[in-house]
Parts: sequence; C-alpha cells; structure tokens
Amino acid sequence: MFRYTYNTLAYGREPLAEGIARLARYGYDGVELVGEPAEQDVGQIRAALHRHGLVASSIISIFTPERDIVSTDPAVRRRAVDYVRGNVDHAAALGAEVVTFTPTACMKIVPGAERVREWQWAVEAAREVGDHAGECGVRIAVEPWNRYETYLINRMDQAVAFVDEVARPSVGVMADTFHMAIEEPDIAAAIRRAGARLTHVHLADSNRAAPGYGHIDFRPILAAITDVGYDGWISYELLPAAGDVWGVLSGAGAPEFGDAYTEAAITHTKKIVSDLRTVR
Ligand code: LER
Ligand code: MN
Repeated sequence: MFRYTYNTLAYGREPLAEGIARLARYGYDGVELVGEPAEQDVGQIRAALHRHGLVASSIISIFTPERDIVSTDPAVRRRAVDYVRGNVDHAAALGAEVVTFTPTACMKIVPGAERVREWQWAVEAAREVGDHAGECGVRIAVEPWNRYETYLINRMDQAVAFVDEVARPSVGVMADTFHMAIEEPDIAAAIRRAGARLTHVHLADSNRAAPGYGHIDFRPILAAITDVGYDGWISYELLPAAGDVWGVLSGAGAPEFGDAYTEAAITHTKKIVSDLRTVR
C-alpha cells in the first residue's frame, strides 16, 4: 500500500495550514514540505497536521548558488552541507522520513571544477549528511535532475553508482518521473535497476502537470515501483509550465495546482494501482 503526499511548493504563497487542509480533503496521508526550516514553525505545522490527521512525509532540499554541494568555494560547500543537515533536523522535529539531495545548485548546468573532483566533494557531503540522517532516523534520497537543471547526476544509473559509492544505509536514490521522462530511455526499467535503493518517488506528468495531463504512461512505472518492494511515499511534485517557475509561484500562482490537480493526481494513481491489483 502506497502512502500519498503532495509538495506544497505548487501552492505558492498559500499558508501551509490551508494546503494541509486541502490534502486531507482529497485523501492524502501526508504533506511534503520545501526545505526552508527558518521560515517554518514546527509547532504550527504539527498542530495543522494533527488537526487533519496527516503526517509530514518528506522535505525537498532546494540548492542555490549560495548552497551548492560542489561549489569551488569551500564556504559555499559547507553552507550546502549544513543546509541539508538542517533539513534533516527539521524532518526529525516534524517526524518526516525523507530529505532529498542533489549535488549541484538548481539550474547550474556547467561544472565549476573537474568532474572527478566535484564527484568526490559530493560523495563526502552525502556521507556526512547520511551519517547525520542515520542518527536522526531520517533517510536521504539522491535525486537525478534533468540536463536543464544540473549536469552531475541526470540519470538513475548515475544516482545508483553514486549511492553505492557513498555506501551509507541511510542514503538511497529517488525517482522523479518529470526528470526521467527527459533523460531515461525507459522509466520503469530504470526504477527496476534501482531496486531496493528506491527511497522516494516524485510523480509528475511529462509537462509537470498532474499525472493524466501529459503523455507519460504511469502503468508500467507503478508496476515497477510495486515490484521493487517500495513501501515509501508517492509524492506529487507538480509545477507550472513556465521557464520562470519560481516567479509564477511567488506571483499570481497557478490555480489548477490547487484543488483540481490535488484531486486529479491521487485519483489517477489510485485507479492504476487498483487496476494493477486486479490483473495480477
Ligand atoms: C526537486 O525535487 C526537483 O525535482 C527539482 O526539479 C526542483 O528544481
Ligand atoms: Mn523532484
């Protein structure tokens, strides 16, 4: 049985408590939060979750030029590691199970140093945050991003090689179907190769709309997620179809990502999961 969660990033500037109430209305089990601990009040979030019978599932780490795991500036690398450690502490305080990790700033598509050097910085960083996460009972999910958002880990096979080198039980890989639709020849096959390393899942359609509103066939993907024995969260990370996603979200927002996509996403997945159970 999957548990379902939704990334509140798509809700823009709406107060978190309203997003949590919406997720409860549409049958979700959890909420996925954006990793900005300084802007989030643990007590208020816990109270809203309690009120609606939800839990915190996961926290996504947002990497910027000021917190880049493979920056050539050691102070920036340190800030990035401390940022993820802070997300792990925030996750532990909220009872969330997973924190995401990607070893470059978002939208940085050109390396700043030799690849082997950046890879080593990333491995060392993942070991440090992995050790801290292990002590806190949290898991780190290494997320490949598509070529327009990063250059270091774009595909599942690279993420698998990375976490195998990191070699920490608290560090696994994650699958985001939006990125995978761009980079993987076969999304389901890539998930099968990740196997037991699969630690977190972001579902979004090919255009980052709710599943069912683009051209990804989610049936083989959900079959693969089931077959590898994954029992974690299915999270919807849906974002507006715009080059300046952050600008849209902090401005007028994207109304369809509220009620319409929140309902459509979980309904679409639950139908496929139920159909798969019937035919098997
Ligand atoms: C984060 O989960 C992600 O997938 C990135 O594309 C966000 O920029
Ligand atoms: Mn994602």
